Amino acid sequence: QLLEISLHRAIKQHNFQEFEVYYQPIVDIASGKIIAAESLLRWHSPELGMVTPGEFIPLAESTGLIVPMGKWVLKRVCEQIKIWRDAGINSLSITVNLSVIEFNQPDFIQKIIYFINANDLEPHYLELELTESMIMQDINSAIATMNKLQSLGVKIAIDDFGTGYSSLIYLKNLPINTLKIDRYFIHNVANDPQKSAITKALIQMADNLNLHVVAEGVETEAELAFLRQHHCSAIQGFLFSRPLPAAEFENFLLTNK
Ligand code: G
Ligand code: G
Ligand code: MN
Ligand code: NA
Repeated sequence: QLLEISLHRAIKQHNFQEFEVYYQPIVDIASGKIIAAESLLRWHSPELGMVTPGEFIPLAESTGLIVPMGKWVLKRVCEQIKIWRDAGINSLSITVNLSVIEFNQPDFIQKIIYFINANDLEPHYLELELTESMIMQDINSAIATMNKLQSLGVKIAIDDFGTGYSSLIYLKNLPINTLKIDRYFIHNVANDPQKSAITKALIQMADNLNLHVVAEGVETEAELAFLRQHHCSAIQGFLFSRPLPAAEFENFLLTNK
């Protein structure tokens, strides 16, 4: 109840001032370079302290506040892409997590077009993260929206891959660019024969489908070594960096060139 009142106030009265978008680097294994970042929303509430998205996103979804919240995230991320591009920090795409409610809004595509145009962005610098379950909820309508996004040049990633239930037949026909292997499989992958087998198969499959593949939740050198050995293209995780506020991410970027 308190959470709901605070969330409502933070959005409607305080106009998102308590919110901040963090960025977690995504690193190409072969070159060691940062090629992208995932945007992750944070809420510093004056009365509740730091509230995690795991707590406030479900509430935002059940109250419909996810719609203005998602719009604000898209706006901030598109502005940030422009700022980094104008600062000469090029060729970095930023991923945005979406809730199925936002994705299903009738004006979702219009919002995307608006923020791309307002910031004069090359659309491929924006990548949207969808989960298998979001797509499977209404596969035909999801594919139609995904096709529109791809025709604009916006990229699409499947998040938490391996935990859903999409069949390979569907995957083959989906307009997607990237698979993000869920961190469950990556945790201790080098020493767990089942996880090793599944992760190898997922990397192989992504390769066969010509998809970019990102391993999430990489925390140890052993996990990285395994992923390098099996030709995973990119990693994300605490081993390299936690999600960082924009200014810290920018510093990290400049020292890791
Ligand atoms: O960053 P963290 O691990 O706390 O994120 C927890 C969950 O919240 C993740 O599943 C992530 O996808 C989700 N999340 C983080 N930021 C956003 C956002 O801007 N929009 C949506 N819809 N989900 C987000
Ligand atoms: O569901 P999604 O993949 O969007 O969630 C991303 C979440 O994973 C973020 O909340 C982020 O903080 C978290 N995360 C990122 N790297 C790591 C990691 O190396 N280990 C763990 N445990 N969580 C991570
Ligand atoms: Mn994600
Ligand atoms: Na994930």
